[in-house]
Amino acid sequence: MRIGIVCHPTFGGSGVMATELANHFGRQGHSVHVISYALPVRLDPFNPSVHYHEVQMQDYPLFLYQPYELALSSAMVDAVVKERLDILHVHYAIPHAYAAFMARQILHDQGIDIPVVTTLHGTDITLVGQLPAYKPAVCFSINHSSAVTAVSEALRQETITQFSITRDIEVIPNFVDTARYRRGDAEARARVASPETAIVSHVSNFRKVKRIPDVLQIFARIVAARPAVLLMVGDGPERPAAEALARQLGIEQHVNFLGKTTEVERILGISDLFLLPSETESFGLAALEAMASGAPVIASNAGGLPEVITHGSNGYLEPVGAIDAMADHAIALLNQPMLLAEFAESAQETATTFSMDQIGDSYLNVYTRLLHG
Ligand code: GMT
Repeated sequence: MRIGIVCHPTFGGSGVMATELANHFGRQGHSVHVISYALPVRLDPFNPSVHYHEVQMQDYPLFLYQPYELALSSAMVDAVVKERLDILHVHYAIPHAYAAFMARQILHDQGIDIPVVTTLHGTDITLVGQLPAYKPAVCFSINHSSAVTAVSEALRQETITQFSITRDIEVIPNFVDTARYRRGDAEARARVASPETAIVSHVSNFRKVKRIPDVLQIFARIVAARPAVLLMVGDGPERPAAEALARQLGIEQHVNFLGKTTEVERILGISDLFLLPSETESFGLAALEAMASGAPVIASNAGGLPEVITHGSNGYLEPVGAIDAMADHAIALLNQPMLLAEFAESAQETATTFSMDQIGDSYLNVYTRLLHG
């Protein structure tokens, strides 16, 4: 199949998911064309079936804001025509589903009918998509996609509740490559902490919705109770405030802000516990990657997280903001190595149910259905 994939190129989960899907389809021999404004971080440069098309932005002084959607629609039209694409799959509704609708109209005028699959990821529905400036356009472009998928049942429900949706939305969850995300070796761990020091980690784009202060407050309670280090992976607007809070809590010597490192797999592979106390999380790809790496997750009982984490089995779920309860679970788990090992095993077992092959096939089934009825 000749597949066009449109995504944000950044560290966010939707871009990561889209890029891994592109790599996966490329390995299967499909011709994959990824369209974005910058090279997605995880795109495989060594797979000849995976191609990158950069959206050509022009700077014109008349515009205070350069019209990205226009350039993106043109890039989609160009790729569909030149690469004879069969299908366009856009990840994150804003602005991709809207730009894809326009591209489809332009192509229709040229005698080309191409189906568009829109995958909803999270804040495109729960936060940004709710803004009055975007909401009507988001609703319109969801209703006018050829097929729509959501990464969790919670997100599907939220979409139906918040928008006037006139079509089916299929749930296809996120996936993890369990060959890459796995337990690290003792040697790698020893470089970061002594055996009795717990390694706690958090990975995100450091936005408000991730409740970074809660991560630090939970960790402050952990480190007051036992030796521990906190590895904070990623970057974003909340990072300066987080560094200040770590100093204010007096835990800065136990917290390592690692920024946008490309070593996420290795960090998760040596983590004993992962914290994700988000305000909302449509799925929690970072949690799934941690679980595949053998790190149980302590998270908020919000959005799609309960579809990934089972309370008391591979992690713990508590109401948003319940930092004391989250810290108590963390301390209890870290202080009982046998129980921690059981949780870690269960987390890895759960991760195998979100396999790349299976989820990749689910998307291919959607494509096939659209192309061949
Ligand atoms: O909504 C975001 O934070 C952006 C998006 C992204 O690009 O990182 O994250 C969402 O999509 C991920 C991949 O499907 C999900 O795993 C995240 O849970 C979801 N984030 C939120 O819902 C906050």
